[in-house]
Amino acid sequence: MSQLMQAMDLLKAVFDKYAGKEGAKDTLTKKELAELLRIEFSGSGSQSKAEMDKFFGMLDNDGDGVVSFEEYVSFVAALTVISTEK
Ligand SMILES: [Ca+2]
Repeated sequence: MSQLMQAMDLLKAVFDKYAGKEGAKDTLTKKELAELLRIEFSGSGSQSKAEMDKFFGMLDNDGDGVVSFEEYVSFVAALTVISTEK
């Protein structure tokens, strides 16, 4: 398996772990996203509700109130670009 495929598998595994907690299993609710951020990005500290709402709105591109895998992947890609920029 290529490194890229391994990375995608890992991204999907993290997504599935949180997306399966409540509601539809293939989308993240605001609560699930908050938990993912808190646990997987523990360095970023705790977000206020207003910050979380703003962040969720950024991820939810189509505005349907949940974050799909596609929306999550484009977020992770954007985050990777930002964090590797010199
Ligand atoms: Ca959405």
